[in-house]
Amino acid sequence: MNRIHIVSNRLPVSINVENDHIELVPSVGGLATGMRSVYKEYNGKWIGWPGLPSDDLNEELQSNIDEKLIEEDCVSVHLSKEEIDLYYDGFSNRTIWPLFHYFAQYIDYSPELWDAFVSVNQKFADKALETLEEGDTIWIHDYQLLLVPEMIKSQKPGVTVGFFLHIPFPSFEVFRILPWRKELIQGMLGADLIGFHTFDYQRHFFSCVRRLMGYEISFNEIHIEDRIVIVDSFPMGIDYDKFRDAAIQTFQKPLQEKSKLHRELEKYFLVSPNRKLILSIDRLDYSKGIPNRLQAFAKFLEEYPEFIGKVTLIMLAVPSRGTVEHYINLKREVDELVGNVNGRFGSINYTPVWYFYRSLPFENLIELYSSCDVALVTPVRDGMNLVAKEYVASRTNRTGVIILSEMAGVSKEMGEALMINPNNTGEIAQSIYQALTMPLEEQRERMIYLQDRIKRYDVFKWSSEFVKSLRKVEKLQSSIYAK
Ligand code: GDG
Repeated sequence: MNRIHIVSNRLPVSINVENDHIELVPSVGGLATGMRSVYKEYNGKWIGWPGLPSDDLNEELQSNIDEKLIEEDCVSVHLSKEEIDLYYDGFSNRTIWPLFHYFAQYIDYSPELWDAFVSVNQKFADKALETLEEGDTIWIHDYQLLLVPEMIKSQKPGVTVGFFLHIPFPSFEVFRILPWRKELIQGMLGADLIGFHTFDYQRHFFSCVRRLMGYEISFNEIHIEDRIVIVDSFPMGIDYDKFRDAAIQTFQKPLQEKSKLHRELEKYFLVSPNRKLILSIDRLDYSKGIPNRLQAFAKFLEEYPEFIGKVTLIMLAVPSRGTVEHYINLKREVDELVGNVNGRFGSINYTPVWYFYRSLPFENLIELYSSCDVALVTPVRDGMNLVAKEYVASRTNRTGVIILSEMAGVSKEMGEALMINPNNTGEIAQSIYQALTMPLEEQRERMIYLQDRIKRYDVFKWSSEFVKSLRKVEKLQSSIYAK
């Protein structure tokens, strides 16, 4: 069986160094979970940045870390602070991220960011090429590494290259804005298989390939001279059983083992069982529509004052990309809006928004998912949105309502949610009312379908479907090369 390697910006482990003692802490995120099963099963390596700038490490420590990583089949790409600043905070998060999320006014067009993006992508490709043997397969992840497929293919054509994009792919009219638009497409087309979360992103990509490169496309194949590139959609799933099992355990815990947060949540309902909780969880990112959500909640309290004192919005905003200007401004805006809503509708014994600006442990996350009556998921753009799926998996009693943005990839799989346009705060306010007054029977009917679907297409199914397609492509390519 051919080996499958993974390349992503970050390795699936974090590194703690204390007095020269090195500890590797495995990541628990969705991508790490799904991919770990792949590269372990297929005897491959995971290539990526371990999360520490190389300038902070002396040579000996660096090589000790690398050795430790190799024991976990991880290959480290060394990046300096300057490279991280220009390639990651820079071109990836100041140029591609806003472009692909339709925030054209935020795009940074500085050529030095582009130059760093090219050279760091080359570093990743070189590291991968050291590891790869002809006949191997490699699966590259996400927008930080858009150029790596071509960099590998041009050096080792016999390697099967897969690429998956975790964020939206924008329409041609938006994508064309970028000065380096052709270079990005060229980079991606080095892959033999390109995957997106949804068919819409796939369609946008085809349109860019046709209009920028003039290549012929038939069904889901792009014909480039003697090569064929297959493009398909693979909606990413979650580790459903992990969320469901954790939610079951949460309710079985005796009082003394419950977390402080869980006890507070139970106390909230003790005051009156008719009280309701609405949940909002995201990285603090402008694509997630957090200000709109707060404005809509305020509108709801204004239009339905009978709910004042009876409904609380729990808003968890996880710090993210805090060195980028637009994120700093967004933090200020959200802080102000939370203050406004609480000042306007709050009282001595009622705080309308409980706001946490931090990351919470998994245990707390599950407590929130399983205690809140409504999940408010209103991104203005989102590749998929795993929070919506995690909420569904954690609802063991099969109640709960999701208010969902039609701009999130996940909306394609969740027809039973209350669908909203995230820019229409009036519509969101109405949906909050509908969700809070929805009969339990209707909630269950909707939730049963959602759970069935999200459970069936979990993260393991997602990765195995991609691998299955990679294997098919591998055969196709070898028959082409054999001619
Ligand atoms: C990108 C795309 C696409 C959040 N807060 C805490 C916490 N989380 C976890 C959630 C969830 C994950 O973070 C967030 O995933 P999302 O999918 O919502 O969003 P992005 O980070 O923007 O991810 C996105 C995804 O890639 C996958 O392809 O869906 O569209 O933008 O898993 O549970 N986890 C813990 N504490 C927190 O406070 N432990």
